[in-house]
Amino acid sequence: MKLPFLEQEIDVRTDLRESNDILDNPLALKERMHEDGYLLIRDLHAKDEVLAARKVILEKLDGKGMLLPDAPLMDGIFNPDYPEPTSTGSMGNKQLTKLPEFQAVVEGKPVMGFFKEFLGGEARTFDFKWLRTAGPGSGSHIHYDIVFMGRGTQDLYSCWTPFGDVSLDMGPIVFCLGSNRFDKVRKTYGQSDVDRDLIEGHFSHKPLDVIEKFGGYWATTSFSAGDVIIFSMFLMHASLVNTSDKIRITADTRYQLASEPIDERWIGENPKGHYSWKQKDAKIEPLEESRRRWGV
Ligand SMILES: O=C(O)CCC(=O)C(=O)O
Ligand SMILES: [Fe+2]
Repeated sequence: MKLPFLEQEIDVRTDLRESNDILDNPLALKERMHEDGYLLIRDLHAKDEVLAARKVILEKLDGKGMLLPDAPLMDGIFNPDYPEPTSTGSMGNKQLTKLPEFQAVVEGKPVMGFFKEFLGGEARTFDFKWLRTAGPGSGSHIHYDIVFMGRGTQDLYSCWTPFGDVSLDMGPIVFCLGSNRFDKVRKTYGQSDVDRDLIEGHFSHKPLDVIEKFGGYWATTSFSAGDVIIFSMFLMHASLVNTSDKIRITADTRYQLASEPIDERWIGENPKGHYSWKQKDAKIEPLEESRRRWGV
């Protein structure tokens, strides 16, 4: 069906494959991750744990005036009079990410246990958590995650966790299936680092151009509280535009073997984060120039 990205509305499939049937088979999970670049797991978390986190997050947002007054808290309706723009980029806010109910999900047994089995050893997560409170109109541009967090092991995975149901009109994550095999893109854009190279970070604003030039297709699904989708550093993704009146609350968090090198920007009590990319006075290379330089 036609669904809106930030700058283009295009045909998107809504049938991402579930991997619940192979959950107890780490080898099959690894093979599927290698092939598809993602694993969609329904009900990895207990719904009530996710909803407990949703509630405390919403209470904080309500305290900031982000929620429509007098509407039911758990509906998470955005207050159109809220003065600041919300975006998928409003993240890492420790007031929210240190909430014990939130931590209990993203560092809890189900997900840490999953990664221990999947990776074949003790797993760890980045201390920095990307918690996004994305209001109406927001969406994320197309990118590989590796360019933001690739200084440690590349055997690193993102896990996107909705804190509440996310229907198609709330701007779920959307993947370019096949993009994990865009060899030239992996070897160029996929080797870059936003803090070192001062590039824009995303690869394109135009989802249709990406598949016309490189192949693949775009796909998403609707999510329920408890579901997660885990994906590789080299699977291109974005999020659709939130066309609802609700705030889309989701987290994306990172997991790897504890024994492997880790990207130091995202570790510690006060992670350094992007110390040069998009900092004051940073001169960012325009996307068209980077693409020309990469020959893609
Ligand atoms: O949730 C979004 O808008 C973007 C998500 C994303 O880029 C990620 O999970 O890595
Ligand atoms: Fe991402």
